[in-house]
Amino acid sequence: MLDLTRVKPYGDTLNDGMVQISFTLPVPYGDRATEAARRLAIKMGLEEPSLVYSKDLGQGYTYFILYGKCSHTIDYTKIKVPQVKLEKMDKGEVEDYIRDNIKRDVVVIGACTGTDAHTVGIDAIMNMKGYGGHFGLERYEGIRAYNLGSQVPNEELVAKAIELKADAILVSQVVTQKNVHISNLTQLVDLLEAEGIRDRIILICGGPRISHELAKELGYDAGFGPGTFAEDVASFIVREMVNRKLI
Ligand code: B12
Repeated sequence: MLDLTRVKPYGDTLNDGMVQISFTLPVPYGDRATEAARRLAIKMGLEEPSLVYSKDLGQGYTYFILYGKCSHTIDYTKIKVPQVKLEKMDKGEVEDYIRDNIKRDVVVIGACTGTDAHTVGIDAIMNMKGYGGHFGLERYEGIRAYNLGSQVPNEELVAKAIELKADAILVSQVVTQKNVHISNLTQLVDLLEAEGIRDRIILICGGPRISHELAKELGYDAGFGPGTFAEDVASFIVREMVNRKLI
């Protein structure tokens, strides 16, 4: 029977806890490496781990896939995840909303900042063709969207936002190694505050490891993760503009 206070992974049958994990160890391929991987899996909480696959990666590295029973459970009933409060509209509704309530073009500027070269996420939101059958902001009547691309320094993004009188800034951060996204996102907020324009701008970040909770903690108005479409962001921007009287 399913007990939501003690949820376990489902493999072949309910509550069997079966999971598959993969990792690389910096040791040469062979029996000792396999035994090391098995013992590590046990330390990770896997019961009866079995090796599914291993591959010599060369230069003293070995890759493993193991299958085993997860010994841990999670209380699903206690989980609360802060989400962007969103009255979602589709593209046509956003366009009507701008026409009826804002009565001018909304200027949105976006970039993937710092050293981050991943353009696909910000393109998915901004570019004409969009993503997954959902058109991007460039396609919206009443929105002027400027996509600055990737590896954009925060200083350049702020300067462009001032030049274009941007209503909203969209920042994409995909690389999170060594928490580079935290320092990068924080620096942008600092720069906007130093310019005295933070309150006048709707500041949004997004990326595969960005949550709304993290975004709020860092001083952003909203954060969007995987599965976001342009209309989610557009709905948030235009309603926020009206609520905060930024029109
Ligand atoms: C394609 C890719 C690349 C391409 C990028 C090409 C390009 N023009 O973008 C190339 C080959 C250049 C690349 C390079 C690197 N990559 Co790379 N890459 C990927 C990969 C395979 C796919 C990313 C992608 O395009 N996803 C599809 C888009 C649509 O999804 P998304 O970004 O999540 O965007 C959605 C949401 O997150 C959200 N969103 C995203 N941004 C924004 C912004 C706003 C404002 C909003 C509202 C929403 C939003 O909306 C989008 C649509 O729903 C991922 C692995 C993976 N499968 O995810 C690794 C991955 C991101 N890369 C990784 C790494 C480490 C690198 C390199 C450092 C590798 C290296 N050692 O050189 C370099 C870094 C280069 C650099 N300076 O940034 C790691 C990052 C790990 C981490 N935690 O930081 C990943 C996760 C791979 C891995 N498992 O290790 N990469």
